[in-house]
Amino acid sequence: MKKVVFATKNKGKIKEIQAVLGDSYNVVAMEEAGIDAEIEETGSTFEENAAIKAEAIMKLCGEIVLADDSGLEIDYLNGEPGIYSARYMGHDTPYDIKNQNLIDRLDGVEDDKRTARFVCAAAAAVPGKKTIVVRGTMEGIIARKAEGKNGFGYDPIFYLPEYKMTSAQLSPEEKNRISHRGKALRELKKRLEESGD
Ligand code: ITT
Repeated sequence: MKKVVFATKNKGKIKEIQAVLGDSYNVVAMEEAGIDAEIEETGSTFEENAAIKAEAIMKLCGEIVLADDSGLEIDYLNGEPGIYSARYMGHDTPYDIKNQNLIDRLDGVEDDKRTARFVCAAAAAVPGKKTIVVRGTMEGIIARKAEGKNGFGYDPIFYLPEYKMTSAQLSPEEKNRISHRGKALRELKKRLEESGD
C-alpha cells in the first residue's frame, strides 16, 4: 500500500481521514512520520491554505503529503468564522465556549436565516508534480442548542434538517458519507489514482 503523510495536528481530522482513505493508502499522521512543524496559514482561501500546508510538509519529507483546510461559514455572519474557524476566539478556547458564542450571536434569528456550511479544501502535494486541490461542502443550519458527542469542533451546533440531528449526533460512518471532508477526500483519492499516484 502506498504511503501518504497527512499534514494535520487535529486528531479529529486524522480519524476521519483514515476512515476514508485507509483502504487504499497507508495514511501516516505527520506526528507519526516524525515531523513537527508549525505551518502558518497565510492564504486567503481554504484552497490556498490547504496547498500551503501540503507543499510545506512535502518539502520537508519528500513524500506524498495530503492536507486539508476546513471551516464553518455562517451566512448571517457574512461567512464567519470561515478560514479563521480554528483561530476563532483563540486557538485554545474550548469548543463549548466557541459554540455557545455563535449560538448567542444568532439569538432571535429565524431558521431560514441560520444557514451555514462546512467547507473542506483538500490538497495533495506530490514531489515533482503540480499540487492537486479539491473542495467539498456540507449544508446545514446553526442549531439553537449544542447537541451530540461525536465528531469535533463545531459539529454540536451544525444541524442537518434532513437528518433532524446535528453532525455531532451522526455516527462516524454517516458523517464521512455526507461530510465536506469525506466528499473532498474521495475526490482527491480519485484524482491521485487517475494520475497514477
Ligand atoms: P490543522 O491545520 O493542523 O489540520 P486545524 O484544526 O487548525 O488543524 P483548520 O485550519 O483546517 O485545521 O481549521 C479547521 C477548523 O474548522 C477546525 O478546527 C474546526 O473548528 C472547524 N471544522 C472543520 N471541519 C470540521 C468538522 O468536520 N466538524 C467540526 N468542525 C470542523
